Amino acid sequence: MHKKYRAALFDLDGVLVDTAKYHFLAWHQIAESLGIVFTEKDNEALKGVSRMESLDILLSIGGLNLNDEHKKELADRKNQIYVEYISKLTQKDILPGVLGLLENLKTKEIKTAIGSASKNTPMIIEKLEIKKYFQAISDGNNVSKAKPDPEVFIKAANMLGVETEECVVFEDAKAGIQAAKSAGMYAVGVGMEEDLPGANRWVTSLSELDHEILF
Ligand code: B16
Ligand code: MG
Repeated sequence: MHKKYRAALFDLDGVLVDTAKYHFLAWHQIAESLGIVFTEKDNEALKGVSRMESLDILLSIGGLNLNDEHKKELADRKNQIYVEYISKLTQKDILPGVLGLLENLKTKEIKTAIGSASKNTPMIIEKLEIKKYFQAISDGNNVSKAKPDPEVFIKAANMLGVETEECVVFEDAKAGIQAAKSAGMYAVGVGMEEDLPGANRWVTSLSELDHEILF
């Protein structure tokens, strides 16, 4: 029999909601203003990565080297565009299988937390009306080291009062899987096995997950 876990930690973008398309549209506008060609394929490298690191990746694609003041201005502008998009999110944008899993975890009294790189986490979960399902939120506002560093998930486990080995992490980004594994947690990759090396198991959507195996 599989080990049963006491806590579930959820990445936000790409696991609970598909905000990657809005990140892409916002970065695309910034890229255009700089004369950089930025494709959806390029955008894959930005998933799970912090805002400033994402900008650095974008600038390296364009071969640009800008000063910190200019970079801050671009990151702020990108965020304004992104916030405009996510202000329209509703419960309908929650990804398939998420609400069923959260309800099941609540019934089983499994602890739940968010572990996201996004500083916009509070706004997104409010728009999706899912705040009530989580006992802790560890996000870009309280974490200093970005994924693949395990800090975001270790903080989430501490907030929940559980050991790291008692946690399952749901992640859609390579850096997030690395973070979960470095934290000593069980990692479920939401996506394709070839894109998410090192996970313990993979599902293409949470609607495919057999909850009973883990909780
Ligand atoms: P923000 P996650 C991440 O969210 C996104 O995947 C990544 O593309 C984004 O750059 C990062 O949040 C920071 O987001 O600009 O809103 O602070 O996947 O860790 O939930
Ligand atoms: Mg993600």
